[in-house]
Amino acid sequence: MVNINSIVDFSNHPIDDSQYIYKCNSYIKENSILVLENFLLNSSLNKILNEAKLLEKEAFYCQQKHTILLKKQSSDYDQDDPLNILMTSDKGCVPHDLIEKNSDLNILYQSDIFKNFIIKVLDLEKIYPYVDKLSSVNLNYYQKGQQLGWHFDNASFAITLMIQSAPEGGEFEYISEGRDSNKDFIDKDTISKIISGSEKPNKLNANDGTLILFYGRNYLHRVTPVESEIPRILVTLNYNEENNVELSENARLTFFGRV
Ligand SMILES: O=C(O)CCC(=O)C(=O)O
Ligand SMILES: [Fe+2]
Repeated sequence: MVNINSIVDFSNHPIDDSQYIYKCNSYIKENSILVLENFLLNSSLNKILNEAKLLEKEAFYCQQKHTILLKKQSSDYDQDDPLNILMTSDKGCVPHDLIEKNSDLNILYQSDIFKNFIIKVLDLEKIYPYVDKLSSVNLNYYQKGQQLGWHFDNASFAITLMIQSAPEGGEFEYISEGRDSNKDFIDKDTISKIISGSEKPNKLNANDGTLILFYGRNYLHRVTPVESEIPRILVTLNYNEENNVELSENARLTFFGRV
């Protein structure tokens, strides 16, 4: 039986060690993002990459136009208001029910050691999977020309695992400011400069096997268009702070093509 010791590289990332957890917690509080390179053991990364390649033909591709708050454009605002400018996002997605039960991805997602690490690092009380069969663990494929436009997430935190970075393009760009959703604050000035390109965001080029934790609700981010024939493949590990949450039927139809 596979366990988390044959998935996570504990020599680099002792995620059950309270000092390591404390260090990661301090780091993300300071920097808004935590990037753990070589989080996966090579053997596990290769297994997951093979699975991802086998499942690629099942991916559902969608394209959307959305504002940075993931809404539709509104006639109540100017079209060039930074909150009303339309962004394009397109990618393919394989939902959770197509991922093997005994996949390393499922073992990691369900592991108490991993969940405890996430809870402590992100200062949460508890975390729960989605109750629907599609949304908890997703494989995302960005083919040549595909991208995620600038946005703030609906979820307060995001957990991603890079499985295959794109040789060209497909870069994660972000700023560590822009919004405080608890205080209903949004910094349109900074956002305008980033969207227009007059100010440069931070860039992250994650190696394969990297785990990233990110407060996506408060920090503007995007994935630039992939420029290579080799797709960018990334896993999202999606938890909720409340029990019994399901992704809306509308969102499931949009991202997975079914409910
Ligand atoms: O693909 C990524 O690196 C980020 C994904 C993301 O921002 C999202 O799914 O909301
Ligand atoms: Fe996001």
